[in-house]
Amino acid sequence: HSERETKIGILGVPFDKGQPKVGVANGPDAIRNAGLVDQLASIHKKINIKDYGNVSYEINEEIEKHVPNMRDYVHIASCNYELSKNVERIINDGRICLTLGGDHSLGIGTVDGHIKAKQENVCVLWVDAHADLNTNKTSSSGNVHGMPMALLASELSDYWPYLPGMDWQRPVISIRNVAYIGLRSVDAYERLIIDRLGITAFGMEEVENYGISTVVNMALERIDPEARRSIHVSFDVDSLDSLEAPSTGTAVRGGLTLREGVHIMESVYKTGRLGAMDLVEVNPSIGTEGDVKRTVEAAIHVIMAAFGHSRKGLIPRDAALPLQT
Ligand code: 6HN
Ligand code: MN
Ligand code: MN
Ligand code: MN
Repeated sequence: HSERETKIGILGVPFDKGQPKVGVANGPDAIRNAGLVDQLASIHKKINIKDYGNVSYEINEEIEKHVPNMRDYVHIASCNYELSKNVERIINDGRICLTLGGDHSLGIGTVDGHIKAKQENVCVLWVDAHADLNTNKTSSSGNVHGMPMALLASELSDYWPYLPGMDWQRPVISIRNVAYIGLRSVDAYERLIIDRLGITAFGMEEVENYGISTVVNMALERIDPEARRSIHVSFDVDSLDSLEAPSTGTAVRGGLTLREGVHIMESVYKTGRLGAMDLVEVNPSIGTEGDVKRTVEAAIHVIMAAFGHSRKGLIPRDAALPLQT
């Protein structure tokens, strides 16, 4: 439990077009306004934080707007293009990129940018109630926040039509380097793909059977056996139980406790290999004021754990015992 130099780059993505509910675009500012930067800075003195502000994008009018069963496709393609470049730049600045969402369709851009910055030497922990593994052919909603993992996985590239304006996005991550934690709402075709491709997937049953500590260790061992890849954690706040994080668009009961969410991130911090983290799907327009406060606080606890906050407490460097006289 010592202080470790940690450089963080915060990026907000006020993006809501991957799903139909109003409000999730205000997630980044809700998390910032709750004091994220001050709290991160309070972990210890060797934390260095730079807030890069929010990603903005212009619609690329050249892009064909209609891809079957992908709602607001042109926004998805345009925003993620900018997002990927931003994430790549922040990581190349020597910082761990912390992206605040926004809906989970932004995982397309953040994982893409991380992979480009680290020359593909990346593994992904997708912490979520959902698998986000639909293609436009299997999705029953047409909501792209249910599709990012299917766009990223190289094994699934043949299942997509040509996607105009997405040429920059190469499906570069092998599903062998991806693990899920927290699954409990998986669509039929998503389950088929998980089983056929043998994707490492720890649903709530596995969390119950093994405990969260073993689950994280098994997940990291499977997706990065040599322990040398940069870790990308895409943390959907709906992985947490809806009592812990009610203000989210697709809440599912029976999820992770906040303690389990914190434990996941403490374990990742201990590896020293966290390269990027997304915290997505906080929607301040859902629920009561108290619900929103609880959800935002839960998000901040999870983030703090990722950057070295210790529930045991940290001894300050060069501290003398104040009790001595
Ligand atoms: N998320 N599987 C559902 C769908 O519409 O494809 C839900 C997706 C939820 C996505 O929470 O990021
Ligand atoms: Mn998700
Ligand atoms: Mn989800
Ligand atoms: Mn569905």
